[in-house]
Amino acid sequence: MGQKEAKRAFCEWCHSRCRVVVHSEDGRLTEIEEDPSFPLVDNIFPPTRACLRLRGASEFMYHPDRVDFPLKRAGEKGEGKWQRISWEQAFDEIAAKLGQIREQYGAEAVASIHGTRRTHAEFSIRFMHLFGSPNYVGNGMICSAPDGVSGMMMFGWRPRYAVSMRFEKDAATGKPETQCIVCSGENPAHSYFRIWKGMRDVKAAGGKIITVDPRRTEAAELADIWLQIRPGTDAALFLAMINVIINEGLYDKDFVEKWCHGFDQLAERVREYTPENMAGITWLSADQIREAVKMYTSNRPATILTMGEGLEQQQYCIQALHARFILSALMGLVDAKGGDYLPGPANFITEADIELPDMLSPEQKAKQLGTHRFKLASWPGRTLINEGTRRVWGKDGGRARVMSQAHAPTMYRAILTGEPYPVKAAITVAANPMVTQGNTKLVYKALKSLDMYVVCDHWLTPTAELADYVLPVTTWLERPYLSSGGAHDNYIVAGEQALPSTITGEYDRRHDFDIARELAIRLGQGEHWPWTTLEEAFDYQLSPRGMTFKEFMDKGGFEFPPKEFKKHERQGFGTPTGKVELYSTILEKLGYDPLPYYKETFENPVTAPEVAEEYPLMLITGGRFVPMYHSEHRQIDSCRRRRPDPLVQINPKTAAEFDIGSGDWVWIETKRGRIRMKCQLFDGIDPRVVHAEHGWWFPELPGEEPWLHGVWESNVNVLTEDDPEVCNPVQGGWPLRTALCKVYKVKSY
Ligand SMILES: Nc1nc2c(c(=O)[nH]1)N[C@H]1C(S)=C(S)[C@@H](COP(=O)(O)OP(=O)(O)OC[C@H]3O[C@@H](n4cnc5c(=O)[nH]c(N)nc54)[C@H](O)[C@@H]3O)O[C@H]1N2
Ligand SMILES: Nc1nc2c(c(=O)[nH]1)N[C@H]1C(S)=C(S)[C@@H](COP(=O)(O)OP(=O)(O)OC[C@H]3O[C@@H](n4cnc5c(=O)[nH]c(N)nc54)[C@H](O)[C@@H]3O)O[C@H]1N2
Ligand code: SF4
Ligand SMILES: [Mo]
Repeated sequence: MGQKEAKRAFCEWCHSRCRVVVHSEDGRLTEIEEDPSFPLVDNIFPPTRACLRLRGASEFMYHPDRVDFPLKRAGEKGEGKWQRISWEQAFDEIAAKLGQIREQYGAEAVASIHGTRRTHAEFSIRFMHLFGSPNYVGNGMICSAPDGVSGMMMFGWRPRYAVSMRFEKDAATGKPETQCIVCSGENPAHSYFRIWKGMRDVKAAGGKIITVDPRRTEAAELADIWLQIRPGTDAALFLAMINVIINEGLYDKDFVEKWCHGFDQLAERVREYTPENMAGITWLSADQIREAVKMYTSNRPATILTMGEGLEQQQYCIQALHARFILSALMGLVDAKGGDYLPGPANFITEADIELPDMLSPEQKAKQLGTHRFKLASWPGRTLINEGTRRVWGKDGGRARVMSQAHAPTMYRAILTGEPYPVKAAITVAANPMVTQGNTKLVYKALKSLDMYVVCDHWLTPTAELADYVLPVTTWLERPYLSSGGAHDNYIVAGEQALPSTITGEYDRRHDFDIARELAIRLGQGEHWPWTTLEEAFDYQLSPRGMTFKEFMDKGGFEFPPKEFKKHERQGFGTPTGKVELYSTILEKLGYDPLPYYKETFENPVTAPEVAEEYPLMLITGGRFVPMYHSEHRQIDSCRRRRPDPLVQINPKTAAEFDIGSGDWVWIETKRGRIRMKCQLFDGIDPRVVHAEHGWWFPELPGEEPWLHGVWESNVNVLTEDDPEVCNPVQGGWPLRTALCKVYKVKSY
């Protein structure tokens, strides 16, 4: 009889954040089921047991394509020739090269590249801060940072109500806390299953849903009002809503008077933003805008979902989100039940603390690429925001991923040009920039020209194929877990390591933590890495609570403190003025417009009529779809069978105009390149707009150049623009949801 085990592990294959029970026999995965001991087990739709990614877990664990041992490039870069080496050799060689580059060019010549939340990247950032480099980049800047820093600068903490772990019901009544949800630029039916369940619960309890989306998504179908907005114009819509709320006196006068800074300036600003003036811009009618205001203001409390990528990935994301947060403030729904809840930090050593932001010297911070131009989500903005959060909450309100990343487009250009200084090496941790970063052609040239490129991943992705070293990492199944919502929240959740990371002769995978630590020790950071294992690091994180990781797990492995609202009445807000800053003194200090505004995006028929002559359609990208997660799961057969091909959604009228039929392969072309996808006729998209999925590569195609697993075939970021000139002027986010394109049938395929 084999040795059977059951462990409570925390799944990181999407942001829905489930804890599950993982069964194994002799260290081999046998089954995964829901964890009934986890308090939010029923709070998800569909239930965990129906999760397609989980069902493919055995395929994932034992897939023949998994990178199981460290690899070193054996041929030219991109030639697809690899040599297996030992972990010791990998660590020794990589550390030696990093040390040499620091010696020759300075620490800032070493970069790290991160993806969305998947692993304990806080330890990789700790390594970077201690190494002395401010140049860690990643998709945080177009995912989380726009939302996070906008909330922080206005409220002095990031609102956490409408996020995946927080969609709770009222503890006393068992009913949804909120009466109305505005779902803007988000489709939780595919992206956040807990929010999706929450929306359905609100609707079932008689609440209202307003969905703002250029496409008729599941969230739009659920809605009482669907606003089919013109892409990139949400700031105009929100400003018009603010205009109505102020003009009709619908706001919470008491809260605004006592707790909001800059109401008069705001009222002045929105004067021109009438529904009538904004109607044409947004493709909505003035009546629709007024109706939405009526529904939003008369169903209290109401909440507007956060983290909608339709908002975060617009060129003027900060301006749109600033206006969005103003709506909550005007309604007095900040730190209020059913509105924007401000939890404050958890009582432990958070992810932000682990990163040791203060160990990076001011001189090195000032060298961060992009920091002089895009100040809000890098050190100048973070420093101002931290003053308030530290004063009121005693801690930083977020970590590097949200608060202080270097600007990726600027960094890729620095690699290529040596300006403003050389960047010579990079380590990628849980990211696939060849597929997910904007402007793939530039990313490709940059990554290829590095002196040393290290990729930590499970697979030989198109990105990994360009590396000098590929380091095989564990998944959530093979490592323990501890988190507090990325340092923004006060709950703590944990999970056990369910499966061994090494089976002799079969595989030898390491945690991202181990990789950071081994390099750190070789580079003289030993005193800051006293823990030999991730569990020991977790013991340290839990030490303020006087318990070890094991003791925390024994007690259930979670803590959700009861919610306390209206804390500002006791402590004020963690902003420079101690109030909600409708008029942001932080933006003002940084030299930007302190109030939100609407501006046309860089590439649309209004701003670029000459481009529109050849490329008449507006392209939006990246709408989420189950079961894929970004560029992941393409090699997992059970997932791929569900979604074998990349899809582009085109309105039947438009398709007819260009002689395209359902299921045809079509070229999608922008000024920057062309890719092909399969046409899905969809009458729920405006005829002037086309939607193309993101994340596509083909693991089954050859890895060596020129194929790179088909990265040039259907990867939508071949089409997107990342020029710093068109990035958000305040924060630097690159516009993934705005471009002009044309579509035409692929003649032979
Ligand atoms: N055009 C367009 N582009 C987009 C988007 C869009 O909507 N449109 N969305 C953007 C958004 S919001 C995001 S967040 C990004 C996501 O961008 P990325 O985070 O780069 O997403 P993935 O492509 O899935 O890359 C993650 C890689 O990490 C590996 N990985 C998974 N788990 C681990 C782990 O624990 N450790 C390590 N070391 N590796 C691991 C996976 O195998 C995969 O290769 O994409 C962005 N790109
Ligand atoms: N299945 C799956 N789930 C995921 C992910 C995944 O890759 N796959 N990724 C995870 C990550 S990292 C993220 S950030 C989230 C993102 O999750 P969501 O925020 O739900 O992201 P999307 O589905 O990309 O975009 C939401 C909607 O924005 C709309 N949209 C496009 N342009 C505009 C616009 O200008 N205005 C408005 N109002 N709407 C617009 C699109 O039509 C789309 O329906 O999903 C997470 N969950
Ligand atoms: S992949 Fe499935 S099990 Fe894992 S967190 Fe997402 S929904 Fe939950
Ligand atoms: Mo994201």
